[in-house]
Amino acid sequence: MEKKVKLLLVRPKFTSIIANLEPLGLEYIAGLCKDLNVECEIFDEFQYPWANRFNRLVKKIKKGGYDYIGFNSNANTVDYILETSAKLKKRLNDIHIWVGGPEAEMNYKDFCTDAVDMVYYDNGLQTMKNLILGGFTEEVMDAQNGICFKKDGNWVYKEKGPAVCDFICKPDRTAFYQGLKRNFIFLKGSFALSKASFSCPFNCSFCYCTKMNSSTYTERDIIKVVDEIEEIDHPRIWFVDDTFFVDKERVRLFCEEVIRRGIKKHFMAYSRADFLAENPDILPLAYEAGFRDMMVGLEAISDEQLKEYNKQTSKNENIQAIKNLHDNNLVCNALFVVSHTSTKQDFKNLIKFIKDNNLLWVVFGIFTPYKGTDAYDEYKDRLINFKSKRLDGLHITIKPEHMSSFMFMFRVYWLHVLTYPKVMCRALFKTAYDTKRTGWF
Ligand code: B12
Ligand code: SF4
Repeated sequence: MEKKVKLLLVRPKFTSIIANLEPLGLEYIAGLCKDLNVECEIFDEFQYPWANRFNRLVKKIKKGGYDYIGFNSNANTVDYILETSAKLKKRLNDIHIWVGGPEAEMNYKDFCTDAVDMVYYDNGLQTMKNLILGGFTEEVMDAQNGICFKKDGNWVYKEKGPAVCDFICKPDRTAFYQGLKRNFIFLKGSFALSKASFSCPFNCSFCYCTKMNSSTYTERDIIKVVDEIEEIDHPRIWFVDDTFFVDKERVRLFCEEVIRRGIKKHFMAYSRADFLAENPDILPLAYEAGFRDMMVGLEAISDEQLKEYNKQTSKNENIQAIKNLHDNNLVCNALFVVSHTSTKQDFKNLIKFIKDNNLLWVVFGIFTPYKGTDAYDEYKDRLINFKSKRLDGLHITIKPEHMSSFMFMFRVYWLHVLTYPKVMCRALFKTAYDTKRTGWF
């Protein structure tokens, strides 16, 4: 008889002043464990200070008697996970360490070290379910998709299973409700997360999302999504779909159902600029249903740069998208990717574009070729200081072409200095969602 599994799911902490949100991926695993009667808890490091980090984790494992530890990985937490796993294996006997999450999904081989026992990269959680039901023996593992594990000291890699189009369980949102006090998006308040589709039908060169779910875009039944958000006891929901506004009819169905059921929530979602430019007619309904925040990857303000990113949008579509949103009282949270090819003039043009188009909410990320993206293949020979903890869009990983790294970083900080005080001021005066207003108050 197999020993009963006691699983601790760990979400590593990272520095962020932009947001701290629920660990939705781990909540899905916790939900599965609940359905299958497996003892499981989420240890969200965001709930604790940095000091004493490792000892706190050890104490948690010992106190709870956990024998399986599952880490959620992102590009910027790889080194931490590998170091912590090695330390845990030295300190504790009889523990099994697993790694899953976005970074493991594509770059699983990077986790194949002595300290790690299994890396999970399958699409969806069916393999996880099979393992829990089957008992984690070598034989059961060998029969699965999308994992790698050690057999006689050698790593065995199992092929990924097919793309998924739904979750096999509901998330256990205990961690969300427990973490509500610390949950925030900068100046917006706390948000619950929901995911209604997988991957993205487009293929921007820098994007990791489009490679997920075996690069296959699939959608969940939208009525089930409405059921899910209706159950969430929170007034604000962020749809973390890579792009929520793809199929206009599906969006219409969602909005009409939300309105019909009288659900009153504030929604935030990603949308592409071309969709917003071409489909202004859906926006009044979206507003009526509760959409207030659109996250739009404008990325760049010139057609050349957009082409370079393979964005398949244009500068004019970006401008039209902002206008359509503003006309419909929807906030455009504009996401820009600052390229290493930027000149001093490009930085000036970006600020001018923001002013000309009355953009208040802006996010700047430095172009980072995440491993697994097309951009990584293109730039892998030019990477500098490509260390895990620097892969957060706030660090230089490709040498700027037209200025020193110091001046590049200075100009990136300067973008923030020129834009953030205004949104902070407007948030203070409660006018940050007034899309027609242009001033500071
Ligand atoms: C919301 C979001 C954020 C939020 C926070 C999310 C959170 N709750 O903490 C904010 C804005 C703070 C954020 C920050 C960052 N993010 Co982010 N984020 C997302 C987004 C849009 C959704 C994440 C999500 O909730 N997914 C839904 C859940 C259900 O999926 P999941 O987490 O992948 O989990 C599933 C599996 O992976 C698996 N699983 C997960 N963990 C584990 C663990 C074990 C043991 C097992 C067995 C399985 C398993 O099971 C789950 C169910 O199937 C994704 C895009 C995407 N397509 O995923 C990007 C994404 C994950 N982020 C990304 C990045 C790069 C970042 C940042 C590093 C930097 C940046 N510039 O954004 C930071 C730091 C992230 C960090 N260290 O956690 C990249 C990841 C690339 C990579 N290789 O790691 C993504 C894919 C987007 C992109 N830019 O391409 N992010
Ligand atoms: S950047 Fe956005 S539109 Fe482009 S592939 Fe990624 S998710 Fe899709």
